[in-house]
Amino acid sequence: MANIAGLLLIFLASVYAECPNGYVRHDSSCYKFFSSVQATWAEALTYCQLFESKLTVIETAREQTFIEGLLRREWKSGLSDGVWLDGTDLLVEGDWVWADDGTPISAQNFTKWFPGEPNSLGKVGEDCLNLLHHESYQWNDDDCEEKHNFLCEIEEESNQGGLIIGK
Ligand SMILES: [Ca+2]
Ligand SMILES: [Ca+2]
Ligand SMILES: [Ca+2]
Repeated sequence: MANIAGLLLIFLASVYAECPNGYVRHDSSCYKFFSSVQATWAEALTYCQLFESKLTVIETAREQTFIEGLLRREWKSGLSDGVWLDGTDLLVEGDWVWADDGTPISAQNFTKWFPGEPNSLGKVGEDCLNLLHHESYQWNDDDCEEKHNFLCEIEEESNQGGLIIGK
């Protein structure tokens, strides 16, 4: 029995040891909150790519809850109030999508807009999605040129041994 337990540990370690240094695992993703860099939305997108990740896409309430906890733990004074995610309506005003693959951000999928958001305030409007620290990490649209901290995600391939549809 001890041997089987040992083998199981080695197996689990090999499955779960895949997050790069500095990233935190949750379910099938690895996350890194860049608290030392503030960037425009487009810059943040590039930063994540440099570190072989993407701006975070929140698909479920479970993922949102995990991220709220992560940001609360890592928060410190001096950070921007917003944390950039991958969502945007830059292409068509009012049509929110995850930039990564164009999945609509709509009532059919998970959303957590702060009441009254998205409101596209100001002359240039607001076309990029962030989490508001002072509003319990509910969602806001913000001016994409504002500089904020950001959260990157590495999504594990979910197609291991499975069917890949449409690719
Ligand atoms: Ca995700
Ligand atoms: Ca907008
Ligand atoms: Ca807004």
